[in-house]
Amino acid sequence: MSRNRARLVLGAGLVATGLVAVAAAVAVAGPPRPGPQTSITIEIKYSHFNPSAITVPMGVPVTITLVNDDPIDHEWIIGDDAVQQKHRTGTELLHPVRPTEQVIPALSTRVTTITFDQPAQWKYICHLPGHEAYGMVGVATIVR
Ligand SMILES: [Cu+2]
Repeated sequence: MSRNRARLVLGAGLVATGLVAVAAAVAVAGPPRPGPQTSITIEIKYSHFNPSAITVPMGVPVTITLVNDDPIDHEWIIGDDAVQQKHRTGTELLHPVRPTEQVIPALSTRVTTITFDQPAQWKYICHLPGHEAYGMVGVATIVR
């Protein structure tokens, strides 16, 4: 092997090693996640929320647009475990006045604005019968 060819092979090896290192770093860190957002659209389709995880800031209004693409009604109720448990066992069908409790009729859109007052990890769930068990659950991380 000539000296130049040896250099070429060595160079290619270093490049390949570098690519592997970058790929490994990406695999460990995962894809970049968006920071806290103040305007989020959540699509409802086939009785699932998309996205099923959001990150929002505390202390400022957050506008959430709920787009129901299904031919049936859904709910979007966000809160801590106590709130979710109340709705799991409750009989209240309509949640007309609370920004954190939305009913989204079939094939319609609702927009709500919430100011979260504390860092927390809350869930958003549809509590219509069977929907939570089917997977209509999301996680909201509220950050400082
Ligand atoms: Cu539902």
